[in-house]
Amino acid sequence: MQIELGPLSRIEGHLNVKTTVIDNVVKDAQCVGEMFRGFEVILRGRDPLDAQQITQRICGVCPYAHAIASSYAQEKAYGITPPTNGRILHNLIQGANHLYDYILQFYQLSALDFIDITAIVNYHGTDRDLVQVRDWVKAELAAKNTFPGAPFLPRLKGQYLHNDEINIGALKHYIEAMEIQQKANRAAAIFGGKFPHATGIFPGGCAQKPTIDLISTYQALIEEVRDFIHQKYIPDLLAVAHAFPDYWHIGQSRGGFMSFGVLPLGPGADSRRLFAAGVLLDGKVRPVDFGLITEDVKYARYSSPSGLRVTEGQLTPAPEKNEAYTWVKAPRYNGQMVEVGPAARVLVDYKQGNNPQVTKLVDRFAAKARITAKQLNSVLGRHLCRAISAVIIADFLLEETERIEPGGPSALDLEIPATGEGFGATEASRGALLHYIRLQNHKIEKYECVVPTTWNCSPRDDRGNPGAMESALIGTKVANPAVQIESVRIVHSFDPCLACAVH
Ligand code: NFE
Repeated sequence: MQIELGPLSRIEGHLNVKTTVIDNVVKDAQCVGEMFRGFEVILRGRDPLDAQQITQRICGVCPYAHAIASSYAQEKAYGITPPTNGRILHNLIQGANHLYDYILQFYQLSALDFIDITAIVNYHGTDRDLVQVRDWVKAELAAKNTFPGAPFLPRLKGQYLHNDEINIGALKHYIEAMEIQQKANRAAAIFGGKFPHATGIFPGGCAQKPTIDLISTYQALIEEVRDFIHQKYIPDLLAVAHAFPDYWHIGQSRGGFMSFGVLPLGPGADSRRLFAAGVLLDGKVRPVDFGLITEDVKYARYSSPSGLRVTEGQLTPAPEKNEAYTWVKAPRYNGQMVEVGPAARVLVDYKQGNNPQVTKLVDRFAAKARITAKQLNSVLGRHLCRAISAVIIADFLLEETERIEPGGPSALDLEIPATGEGFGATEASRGALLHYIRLQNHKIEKYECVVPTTWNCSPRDDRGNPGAMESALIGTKVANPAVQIESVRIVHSFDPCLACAVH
């Protein structure tokens, strides 16, 4: 039986997932990106300083990661290193965006796969928000509406959490989470400018000069976000994990893991990072070599050659191409499929023992859940690794504010050379993000982006091997093939962003 799960709700952009189910097991899965965008074509011939602005338009969720990757690539191409304040402000902006994104991903995009929204009909308290949600859900249930755009309903048929107190508490936090996300965005906007597309981030630093007032406003906002992470987000996630332990074993991808590392601790994008970079293949972590990244297009709707390196990337759309089933390319590392994202970031760091806080939190949560680090490759593992990232990044941002030199320079004067090239790599919330720029006559000759969801929602490569999410779906046991709540939970655990994936 072939089933289309899409277009899937609670993700960014348009993802369709096609599964073939035989005897209640997913035998095959295809991830389908349903649109073409072409940012790499738009960038050709432009002023290089347009790049960190234009690439932010790839996405309204992770724009800062694109601005940062673009700035790092340009810094390489121009041969410059931002002053300490510039680097710290980049970190403060990008880190706040990560916090916003993890909270959004858990509450708005995933929690209602597990938390039972219908428990709200048993709510008899006086909280205004909850009363409103209760009355709305009651009316929807009574009308038997199937409201495609609604945030809460319809929900898929399946097992949900049974405890009314936890369900209703999590719904309250669902609502609070939106205010907290706003606070994280306000913190980033202090130095970056208005969310989602910041004007303040550029190669060589940041437009805003840090004053004591601005720094303390930033600190106060991040402290509130940090409190929410510890007091609401982590307990709600652990309640879900406790109720659904099977999901430590569901949704394993069948390749390696890659992280580019995030939040540099010293001058220049190449310095050590809060989370370390690396490729984890066959149990060993090795340094990342961008020269080994290629993109296959046998099953993607492009007629440009397959298997090109990032520096050679091409993009010729071929909507009618035979065999192709998606607009998403298939990136590979040395020919191998890797998963990127929170589990990759945490595993790559944990395996290297780079950050004692990562090691401590993984060990603590693993002991609590009676799992090993291996099970971070799972639905719950991805969710837990986001929460671990959030805890560590929130602490780091507050420490980082102490290192700012108030009133000191935060940017460099720029001179664009006639020629030059550079890679810029960082971790967007969804994983490893790479930008590449090459200049000719002071203009952009080539611009390439290899984006987290492109890795995770990749189609088959030229040898027929599936992408990370496809591989995580194949083999999954589903109770009800027509509904497949198990598959939907797997898809949501990757937090796909199709706008980014096709870019
Ligand atoms: Ni559009 Fe993005 C992806 C993230 S790319 S959300 O994939 O995180 O930087």
